[in-house]
Order: sequence, then C-alpha cells, then structure tokens
Amino acid sequence: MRTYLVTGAAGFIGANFLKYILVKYGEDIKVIVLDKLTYAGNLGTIKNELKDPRVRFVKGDIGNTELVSQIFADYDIDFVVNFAAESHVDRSITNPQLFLETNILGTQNILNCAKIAWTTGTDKEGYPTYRSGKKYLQVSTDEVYGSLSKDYDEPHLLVIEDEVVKTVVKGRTKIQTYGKKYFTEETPLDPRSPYSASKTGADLIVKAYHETFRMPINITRCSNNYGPYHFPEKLIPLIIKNILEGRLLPVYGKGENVRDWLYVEDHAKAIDMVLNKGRIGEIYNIGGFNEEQNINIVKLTIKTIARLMDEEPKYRKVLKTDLSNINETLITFVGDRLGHDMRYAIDPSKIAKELGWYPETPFEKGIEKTIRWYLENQDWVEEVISGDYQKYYEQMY
Ligand code: NAD
Ligand code: TDX
Repeated sequence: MRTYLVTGAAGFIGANFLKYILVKYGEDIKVIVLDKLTYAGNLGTIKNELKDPRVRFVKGDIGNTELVSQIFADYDIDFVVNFAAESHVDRSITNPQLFLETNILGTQNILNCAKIAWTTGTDKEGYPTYRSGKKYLQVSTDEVYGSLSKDYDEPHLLVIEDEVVKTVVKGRTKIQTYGKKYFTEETPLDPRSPYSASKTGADLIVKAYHETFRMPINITRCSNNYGPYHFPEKLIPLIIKNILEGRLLPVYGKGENVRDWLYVEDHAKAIDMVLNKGRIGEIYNIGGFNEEQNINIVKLTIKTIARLMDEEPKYRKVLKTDLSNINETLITFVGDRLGHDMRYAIDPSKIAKELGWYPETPFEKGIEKTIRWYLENQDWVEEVISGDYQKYYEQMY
C-alpha cells in the first residue's frame, strides 16, 4: 500500500498522471491531491477520480506551511509528486513574481515539510536519516537547459545507429531533427525566461536538499507534452480551439521554433517508472525524439481536423464556423515571444537505458487522439475558459 501526495493534479499533466496510477495500481494506493485551483486547475478534469474512495482532495497552496505539514501529519505519505506550478511561459513574462513564489518557494515548502515528516534521526556525520521507501519527485522541464541552435532550416533525417536510441524510437529507422545537439542530464542549466528560471530555481533547491540533507529525491525533465485536458492557452489546444471557431491561428515570429513533443500518458508512465525504479538523487530527461517546427504543428493540426470532419461528419456539430474555412489561411504570424527559445530537443537515453522507458505513442497517432478528444469534449473546453482564463485571454488578444 502506497500513499501519494500529488500536487497540481487538477492541471493537465498531474490529472493525466492521477488517472494513470489509479488505473494501474488498483486497491494498492491512496492519493492525496493538493491543488490551489488557479485558472489552470479545474475540478471538472478529475471529477470521476474525486468520487474514488482512494482519492482525497485538498484545496490549497503548496506554499502554505501549515496546510502542507498538516497533510503530512494526517497521512503517511510515501511518494510526493510535485506537478503544481505556474506553467505558461507567456504569463511568466507578464507576472514573473508569481512564478518565483509558486515554483521556487512552494517547492521548498513541500520539500521541507516532507523532510520533517520523514526524518527519523541523524547519522554519525550529522545527516538526517529517513524512513524507508520515501521519495520526493520534482516534475521539471527541458526549458531549464535553455535554447539549442537550429542547424537545419528543413527537417533533417538522422539514421539511427545508437542501440539505446533504437529502443526509444521502436520501429523507426530515422529520426527527424533540426539540430546537431541534444539536451542531456549533463547539459549546463541556462534558463532564459522567468518561467524556466523559476523551474531551474526549484530544481536547484531540490538538489540542494539531496546534497545537504540526503533527501530521497528524483528530478524529471520532460519536453513539451500534448494530449487531453491541455489548457487552451498552450499552442496545440489553442490552435484546435481557434480552428473550430474559425478564428485566426497566432503563430509567434516565423513559426520556425522547434519543440520536442511527447504524448502526456507517456510522460505519466515515465514518472511512475522513476518513482518506483529511479536511482535516488538522479535526474532523468524524458522526451521522444519528436522534434517539429511550430508552423508544421499548426499545419498538421489544420489538416487533421479537416480530414476528420470529412471522414466523420458527426464531428461537424462542434464547428462554430463553415467547414470551408478550415484551411491554412487561418494562420497569422504575430509578434514574437520575448526571448523565445529557438529549439528544445531531449536525449532520453538515460531513462531508456536504466529504466527501459520509451514513448509508446507515435506523434501522428497522438495528435489524432488528442484532436478527437477535444472534438468530443467541448463542454470541458467551455468550462475551463469560462473562468479567469477568459479575462486573461481578452487582455492578450
Ligand atoms: P498546468 O498549468 O496545466 O497545471 C498546474 C496545476 O498546478 C493546476 O492545477 C494549478 O491549479 C496548480 N497550482 C498552481 N499553483 C499552485 C499552488 N501554488 N499550489 C497548489 N497548486 C497550484 O501545468 P501542466 O502543464 O500540467 O504542468 C505540470 C508540471 O509539469 C509543471 O511543474 C510544469 O512545469 C511541468 N512540465 C510541463 C510540461 C508541459 O508541456 N506542459 C513539460 C514539462 C514539464
Ligand atoms: O499562440 C501561440 N503561438 C505560438 O506560436 C502559443 C501559445 C505558442 N506559440 C509557440 C511558442 C512555442 O515555441 O509554440 C510553442 C509552444 O508554446 P507553448 O504551448 O506555450 O509551450 P512552451 O512555451 O514550449 O512551454 C511548454 O513546454 C515546456 C509548457 O507550457 C511548459 O510548461 C513546459 O515546461
């Protein structure tokens, strides 16, 4: 029997992780969800899970010491998985301070409460000792490594020779890339936005608790996720929403920036593996060798929606525009994001080699699954955009 504290599970990745572990572990787990329910957190996302007797929901801030220490007093927490964060780069440009408060100070608060609850005494050298089986996992991002250069303007196909890479890209003989370098766990940290700086600060304090207090921790650094319950301020869900409404599709700069996309459930599986099998104190990069330029993501999304509307007319009922409007003329190039990172590309060899993880969802399948989910869950979209998000959205565009 394991008890998890999952923070930020009313948000995109945390909710997908919660759903994944509840299915996987049957009666063997209990999960305490701690979420502040910011604009990005929505109880509708986890409404079925909230009815599950294995789940307890606590509304509150990860930075609230009294509340978090009470959770550790009330429950014998084994695993902490910290998803809670301010996660949107554009918002970090308009309000950096909130990002530092939640992402850095909030992280330190949970760590410290866990440390107090898990400590059993001190060893001969003065280091704290901990109850066995405990672990704190910090969900981090590839953005802490900064920005890679783009060496190719067009997608470049690399023949796979490395045996570990072959296990990651099962079935593919070539990978598409836009540059020669990849982020490994040894890549120096070089964050460039207030968001990524705050995530880096969080990683460093987690590492410091490990070095100074020997806290049992892991850090995972994942590339861009996509999938169900993704908040429609992020590129893919925003584009889907705008296409269905016949609105323009804002592409920053020239649309040349490259992201490395991973289906959210593959991320959830990786976190579960690191929790259970990851070596204490280690950092694991997570990504699927799936680089693409933003403009191509937008074009593929338009094409896939148009095709689905054609093949399955039942979907047309969600359109708030004419079918004939779904084409590339919707694309509009807008001013670039300040300090816009050019390229992210993760090398996930370490997690593949040590833990046997690989992404199971090819991008073409994942994007179609995601689009179908949005077509079938428009009520969820309406619900999440009716709150504070609406005000923010109106200010931005
Ligand atoms: P999200 O914005 O969808 O969800 C964040 C959740 O945290 C929301 O439910 C929100 O209510 C909650 N939250 C925010 N501040 C809080 C606070 N002070 N106390 C308690 N709860 C709070 O984010 P996401 O996309 O699901 O990302 C989850 C985590 O994964 C973040 O730490 C993010 O940095 C990291 N990450 C995201 C991606 C991605 O592509 N989305 C990739 C790599 C890493
Ligand atoms: O309207 C848009 N137009 C556009 O061109 C938006 C919202 C984004 N973009 C571009 C900016 C990025 O190059 O698309 C790319 C993806 O943007 P986002 O969806 O905002 O994601 P990104 O900035 O890459 O960050 C995401 O991945 C890493 C998550 O939001 C982070 O939380 C995670 O750490």
